[in-house]
Amino acid sequence: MNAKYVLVFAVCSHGSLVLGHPSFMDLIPNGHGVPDPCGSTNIWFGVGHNNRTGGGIANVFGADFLKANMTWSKALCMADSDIDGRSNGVELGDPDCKWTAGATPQGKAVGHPGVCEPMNTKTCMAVNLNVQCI
Ligand SMILES: *[C@@H]1O[C@H](CO)[C@@H](O)[C@H](O)[C@H]1NC(C)=O
Ligand SMILES: *[C@@H]1O[C@H](CO)[C@@H](O)[C@H](O)[C@H]1NC(C)=O
Ligand SMILES: [Ca+2]
Repeated sequence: MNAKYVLVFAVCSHGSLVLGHPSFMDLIPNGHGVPDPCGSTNIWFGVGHNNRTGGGIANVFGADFLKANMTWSKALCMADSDIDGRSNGVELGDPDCKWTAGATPQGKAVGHPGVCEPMNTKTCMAVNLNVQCI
């Protein structure tokens, strides 16, 4: 078990974090416009969660977001939390990591930073163990 998963479980057991809350969505680019990686046309409101609506435990991006003190830092932007080959910034429409809270992002979100895509590959299935497609 690597450190990332230990942190997710630690966050879960404290149960006090609601990363799907609107104020958290304002702290990342396109926080209100992340597409559902499961294939529906819905928006994934809980970007830092395995649950689309924001309940349940933090996903790999949510864990990194907490480690970055809930700040869209250059490091968080350049990281690839879900190890699918696209940085968090690329997935959220801030490929050059220039976005600051309140600004208009460079582009639209093209992927989910906390859900490895495409979801049906072997590597991604391991990362996405707790992701709930509902
Ligand atoms: C996902 O979120 C919804 C809405 O908040 C909630 O009803 C549901 O129980 C959650 N599922 C889990 C597994 O947390
Ligand atoms: C987060 O905040 C803590 C406490 O202020 C600090 O020690 C830590 O270095 C910060 N981490 C990052 C990634 O900025
Ligand atoms: Ca990624």
